[in-house]
Amino acid sequence: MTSVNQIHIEPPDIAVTWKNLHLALQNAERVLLSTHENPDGDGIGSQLAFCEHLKGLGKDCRILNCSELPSVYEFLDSHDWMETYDRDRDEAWLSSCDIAIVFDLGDFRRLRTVGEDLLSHEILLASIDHHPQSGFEELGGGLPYTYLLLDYSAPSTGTLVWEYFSNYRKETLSLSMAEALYTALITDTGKALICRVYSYKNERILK
Ligand SMILES: [Mn+2]
Repeated sequence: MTSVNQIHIEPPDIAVTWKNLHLALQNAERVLLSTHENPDGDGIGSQLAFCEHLKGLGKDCRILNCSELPSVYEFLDSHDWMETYDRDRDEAWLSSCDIAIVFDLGDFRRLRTVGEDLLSHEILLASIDHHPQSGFEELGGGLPYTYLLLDYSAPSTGTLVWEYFSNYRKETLSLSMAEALYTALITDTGKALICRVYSYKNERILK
């Protein structure tokens, strides 16, 4: 990831923002999920867990990434939910979304055509992330997110997704959701060995 033009953002009150995003999702029917190009286990695991959650609520939810799913993560995608964005095929669907959630992104430009089309159709945007933010200047200025779930102290984006489920999901996590979130955590923490602060929560995800 490029490190130029990073802007320091003081994250807004994340608890309040989660509550507001939760309300928006309750009212949404069509939801797009995306992550950065050359996606890793954190972005992919977060997407798959969130997709299963939203589909369980009856939402029309798709995962559309600008890059193909790396073969090493195919084992997580048992439902074939991971799709590579094709503008000719998918732009009409994208344009009718109520909201899009981007995971683990850092630099907005790393959404490529997905990001360009989300902006051109003025889709409501949420970002769940633990990375410094960059890549907005070329796209017209300030932060494009209505909901910025940004926590620099989180060891992974998957951990933030897990926090959301802990507070707002009525059912316990399914095995596939736990597997996806655990993959997210492992990806960003060197197999969780360097993760002390979250060890307790790590154990909770394992359960
Ligand atoms: Mn990450």
